Amino acid sequence: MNKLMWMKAHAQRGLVSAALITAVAGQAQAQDATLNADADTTVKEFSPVSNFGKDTALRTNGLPRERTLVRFDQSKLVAAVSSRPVISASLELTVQDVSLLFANNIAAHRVSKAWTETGATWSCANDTTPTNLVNNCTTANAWSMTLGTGYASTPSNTQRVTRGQTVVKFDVTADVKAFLSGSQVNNGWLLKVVLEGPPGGANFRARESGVAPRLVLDLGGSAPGQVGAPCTSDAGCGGYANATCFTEAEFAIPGGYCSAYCTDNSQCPSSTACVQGACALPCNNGTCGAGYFCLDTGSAQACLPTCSSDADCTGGRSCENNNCVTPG
Ligand SMILES: [Ca+2]
Ligand SMILES: [Ca+2]
Repeated sequence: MNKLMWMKAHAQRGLVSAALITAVAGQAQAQDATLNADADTTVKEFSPVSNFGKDTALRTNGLPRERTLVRFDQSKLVAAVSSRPVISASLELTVQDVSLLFANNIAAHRVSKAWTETGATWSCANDTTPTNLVNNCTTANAWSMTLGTGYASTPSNTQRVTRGQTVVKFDVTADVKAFLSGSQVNNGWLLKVVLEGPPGGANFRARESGVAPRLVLDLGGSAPGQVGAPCTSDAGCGGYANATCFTEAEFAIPGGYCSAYCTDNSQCPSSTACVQGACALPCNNGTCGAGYFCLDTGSAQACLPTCSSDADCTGGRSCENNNCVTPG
């Protein structure tokens, strides 16, 4: 059944295009979303009851121990992802300076306890009176940075940071997927020197400096309304020329597919391609993001949403080879 479903509909509409344009090689199909940190601070072993949430720098150090906390609001994360599959998530911090002899790695650990930007200290996840130089936290919001409580013991990712480096990027894809699925609570990350003990570390720009830590998301599929996004009517697609919804009922594409009729790539939004007369997500070396498969007609390729069972298909169709087909 390897056949672009919309060819049939083109024929029905008298719009069959002679153009057989191979999907544009190398075009990124994913569209990034970037979030700025909503909370960041440093906790310091030698200032165990002080908060540094408004500092312009975030610090890591091996002796005395200093650790960075950073978090992105869950509601903003959910909105940015907008139900699209997460291909990768990268926690990125701008490096401010690195100790002269620092030759160690920085680890990003998922934080397991809720904390506040202006209340987190070495001793408390949330000191309710952070200025009085004594601990003001209940057992519920205490943690022991000394004993290593309050964060996952196994780092999510570890990166080398060297002098002259401008940005460090931690792969936090698994954590972000867990935050979105609800299997883990989003309390952000703790950054620490992997082998604390020897002095030295790296410092980063805090959000108060104007250059916030960032969460860079590589998302599969398409932003709502854009080419490749699910839709149920033409009104559900827009922001580009001649937006049209290839509905599931008409085209048998699971969930529908925002597209537009075209004769060449110039008529399609960037990162999409004119494939056999319709704008589509091009396959990247034969592959697509999660939730999509690469339909290869032999002369053209396009990423189409997958079905995994007959239940994903409407109108009595069945799911075969990732696509909804009419039985018989
Ligand atoms: Ca801060
Ligand atoms: Ca206090």
